Amino acid sequence: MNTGQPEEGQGAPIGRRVFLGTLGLGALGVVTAPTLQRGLEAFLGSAADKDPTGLTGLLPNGGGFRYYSVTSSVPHRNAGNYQLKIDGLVSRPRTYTLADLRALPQTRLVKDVQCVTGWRVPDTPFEGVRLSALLDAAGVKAKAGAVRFTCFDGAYSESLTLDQARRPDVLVALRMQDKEIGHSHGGPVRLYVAPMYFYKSAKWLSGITVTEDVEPGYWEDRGYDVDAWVGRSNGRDDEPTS
Ligand SMILES: Nc1nc2c(c(=O)[nH]1)N[C@H]1C(S)=C(S)[C@@H](COP(=O)(O)O)O[C@H]1N2
Ligand SMILES: [Mo]
Repeated sequence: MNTGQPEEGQGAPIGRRVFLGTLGLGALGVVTAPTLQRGLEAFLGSAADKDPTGLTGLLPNGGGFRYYSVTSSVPHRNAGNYQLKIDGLVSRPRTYTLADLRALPQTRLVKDVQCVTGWRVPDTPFEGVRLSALLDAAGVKAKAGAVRFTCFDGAYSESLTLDQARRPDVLVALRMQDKEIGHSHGGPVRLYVAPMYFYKSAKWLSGITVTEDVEPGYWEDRGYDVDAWVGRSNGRDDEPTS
């Protein structure tokens, strides 16, 4: 067990109550995650030694991913009704359709996905539009300092400083694992913040609002770090992050 890592019941800032998806779990789907998730992980942890590849397929989202949602259901959006609104401290607010986003230059990144609770998926391709390109197109006003992200699940939110948001490894992602992002992974569009823990990568992205100051997101209101650099935050490092 890693030390210094937030874990339920072991000094976590505040317990993460998330709903595990119904994908492949039938009636178990509405059980809150911490118990069931850890049960699954304990089971896989021992059995995975014997047959790692065979067992990964049993996980709700497959391929080593865990399904996370803070709401028990999320509406489905597709090319016909998906919208991403960019507003706040910008001179050209705009609403993008999926076709609009697909028509823009795409960037593909391949990095490890790391959840703050310990699971990790190596070498995962994400592809989409650089957030910096959307911010430039919107014309960020001089007094702006941060960006807030909202989601069509109606509950989740995230934030970045403007400097973080302009990094080339932060995408408004349309593809993951070289496929269109499916509903369970936050499709059709999710945020992808490569250098930070995966909770920064808001699923079901529907709003990008440029703000003056950082407004902490859903998990950050519950004790997790706003600056969630992998390996350098959430109690894993004595130095303040910058
Ligand atoms: N809208 C929304 N985005 C979210 C979350 C969530 O609950 N709701 N969970 C976050 C966390 S903690 C993780 S680890 C990843 C999980 O992504 P996945 O379900 O594709 O594995 O999504 C992040 N983005
Ligand atoms: Mo996570």
